[in-house]
Amino acid sequence: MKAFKTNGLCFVLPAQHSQTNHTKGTVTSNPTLIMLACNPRTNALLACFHLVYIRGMGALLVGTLCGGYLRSHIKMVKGVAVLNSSEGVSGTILFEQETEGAPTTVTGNLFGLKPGPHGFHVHALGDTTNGCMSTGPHYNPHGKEHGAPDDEVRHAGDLGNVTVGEDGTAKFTIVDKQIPLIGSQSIIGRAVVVHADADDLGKGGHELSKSTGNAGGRVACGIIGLQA
Ligand SMILES: [Cu+2]
Ligand SMILES: [Zn+2]
Repeated sequence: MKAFKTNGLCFVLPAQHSQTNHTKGTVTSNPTLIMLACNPRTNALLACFHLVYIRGMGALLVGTLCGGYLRSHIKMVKGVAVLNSSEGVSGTILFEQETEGAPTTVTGNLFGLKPGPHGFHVHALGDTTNGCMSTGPHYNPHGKEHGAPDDEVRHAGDLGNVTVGEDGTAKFTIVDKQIPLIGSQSIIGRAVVVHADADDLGKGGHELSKSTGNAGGRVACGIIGLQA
């Protein structure tokens, strides 16, 4: 089974047989081209069509329900953010989501930071016209307070802290369920931000704890874009 994505359309080509059970005897077992209409930005499925071959009638385009079966054959969606800053911080953050509803795996490399924990978030906007300041607040589609990644109450963008070693670098993997790449709450086009200080995860008692985790300045950021 191979899946191809183009702007707004996905094509799934089953290797051999038609995978669906249409009315008995009318559908051949010829390879069936399945076209899926997708949201070009997020690759979320919108509708599915099968090209079926019916004896004596040729090919017909038939609309079907988009089930989990088809969804599961859409290729993984990947995102990437390249971080740079005037303060000598750099890094690359990769994002991967297998299918809609699956957790997203975040893999990061950061350089040029002071050792210790640094707040790490997805912010709402992919706007760096005024540096990291214009990336807006933490991504918060559910209108909640700031928290830790495993708290019930948290911003979707709250990814906690990354730990920087004595050499000023950090290498980390985060798996999180609230930062999808697929679907209406996709983080593609938003930004990832690294802070100067530790995120207190909402528990520091500071006036900023419940909004930003009091994590200090925004030392580096990058816009999350689609990756092949
Ligand atoms: Cu932040
Ligand atoms: Zn937050």
